[in-house]
Amino acid sequence: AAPCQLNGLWRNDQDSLMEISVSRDNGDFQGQYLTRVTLSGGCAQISPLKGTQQQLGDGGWPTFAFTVRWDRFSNATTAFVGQCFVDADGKEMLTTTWLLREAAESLEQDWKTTRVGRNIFTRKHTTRG
Ligand code: B9F
Repeated sequence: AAPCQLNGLWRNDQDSLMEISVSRDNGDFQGQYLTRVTLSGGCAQISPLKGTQQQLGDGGWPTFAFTVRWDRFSNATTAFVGQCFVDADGKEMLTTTWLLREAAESLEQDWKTTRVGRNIFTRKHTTRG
């Protein structure tokens, strides 16, 4: 199987953009996340992303996890887990499941703080050809 690299620019099914740089030998990565959808009604803003991926030999399709802190919106955080795949045409895809945690005003409201969902990311090429 073709190797799957997390580095670079990705777009998901909700038109969010993220840029990932795998900077460390140990599989840790960082980047930036731009969500188009927000429930606050605010403008989309860039939020910091941090994660780690499994280390596999060449040809591996690593699992990974990353967090996005919605600093510009509020005290809320999303954690994504997923895996990198390459299809028969060589198209890369990240399949993820996320948990979005919003801050509760009180412990009594803790039960309703967490949303769950899925996102699929495909590579966004900045140039063609
Ligand atoms: O809308 C979220 C938010 C946080 C505090 C006020 C608004 C921030 C953006 C979350 C984006 C999610 C989706 N985008 C994407 O690419 S992360 C998972 C989805 N995938 C409303 C009140 C508290 C939390 C939500 Fe808020």
